[in-house]
Amino acid sequence: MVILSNYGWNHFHQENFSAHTNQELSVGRVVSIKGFKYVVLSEQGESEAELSGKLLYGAAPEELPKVGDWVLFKSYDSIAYLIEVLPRMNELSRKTPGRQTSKQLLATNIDFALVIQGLDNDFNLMRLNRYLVQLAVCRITPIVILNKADLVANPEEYRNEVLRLKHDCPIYLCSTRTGLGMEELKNSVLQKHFTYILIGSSGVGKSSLLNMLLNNDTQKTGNTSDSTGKGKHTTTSRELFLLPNGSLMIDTPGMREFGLTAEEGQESEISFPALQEFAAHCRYSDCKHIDETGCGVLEALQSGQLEAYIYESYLKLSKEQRRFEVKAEDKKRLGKQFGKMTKEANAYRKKYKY
Ligand SMILES: Nc1nc2c(ncn2[C@@H]2O[C@H](COP(=O)(O)OP(=O)(O)O)[C@@H](O)[C@H]2O)c(=O)[nH]1
Ligand SMILES: [Mg+2]
Ligand SMILES: [Zn+2]
Repeated sequence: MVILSNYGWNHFHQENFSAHTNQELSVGRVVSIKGFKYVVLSEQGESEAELSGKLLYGAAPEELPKVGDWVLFKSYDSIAYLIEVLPRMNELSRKTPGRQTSKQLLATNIDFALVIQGLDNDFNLMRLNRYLVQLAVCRITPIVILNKADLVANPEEYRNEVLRLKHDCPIYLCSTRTGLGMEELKNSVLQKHFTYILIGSSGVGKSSLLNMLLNNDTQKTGNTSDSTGKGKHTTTSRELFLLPNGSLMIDTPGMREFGLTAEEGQESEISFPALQEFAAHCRYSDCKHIDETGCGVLEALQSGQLEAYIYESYLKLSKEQRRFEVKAEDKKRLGKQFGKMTKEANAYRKKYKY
């Protein structure tokens, strides 16, 4: 039997589950998605799963199951039909590439994100900031990993670069090639029963790191040997892995774009900690730090207390957030107008009985 807490089931999920009265349904975690084929891990072991009609026809894209989701399902003929997604602890999203308003969910129920950059040509402070800003929007705690430390003479310099951003997050120097930092990750950073996600551009070493953490023993974690037979074993490649130390790791394919979204009503200071102390002195509480009088951030920029590079990064990224926000508002307003029209049409139809 698979013990659900081994797969990250916690108080939050238990409470939401207890609110359900339908005892007929089983609960499991989505560990892999390939097109419309899902794999769910539950007390029945690993099962192939599909969407039930309810989700297939009734759910918006962001409501569909994602890797990391806890779902309610019912099994028929060794296929699990996913009926409901339990409320999420959080969602890692990005702006859907090529679209202006919609956000795409990458994974859910994440405790920490491992943001990886390679110390070869990949290192880019602006891109790292982009990840950290978006994680702040999603309220997911970041851990920065600077991999390929074997390729540079003085890796500590890069740690100092990251500190310039003033995000209060741990930074680890690693090399999957020499093994630098691996023991520390396994023994003290990654905690049992917590869910981590690997993010970073393609080629930074995400899969290499995962393999090191798995001790190259993917088989052991890929299958649950004592399934009751209700669930069917699959050989589908997984996206959520149970590591030998008991922590859970979601691997993602490299993301070429990582566009920012914005949450309604969230202050930008959450995402830009480097500005925080200066923004506290702004005359207006809703100051955007662009051309306002009495702006503490602009004053700090002028006096040299705030680095121009960091300020520029703020301008670029916050503009991107606002663009998303404004477009999303437009969309919502149009949606409301449309909703009103349908209501009127329905009322009319009722009145005249057609
Ligand atoms: N020099 C060096 N190369 C590495 C290190 N980690 C990964 N690589 C290499 O970087 C390339 C991309 O690694 P991979 O794990 O596939 O990256 P992913 O796309 O992020 O999953 C491979 O050729 C790895 O051998 C490292 O610590 N040092
Ligand atoms: Mg990879
Ligand atoms: Zn200001």
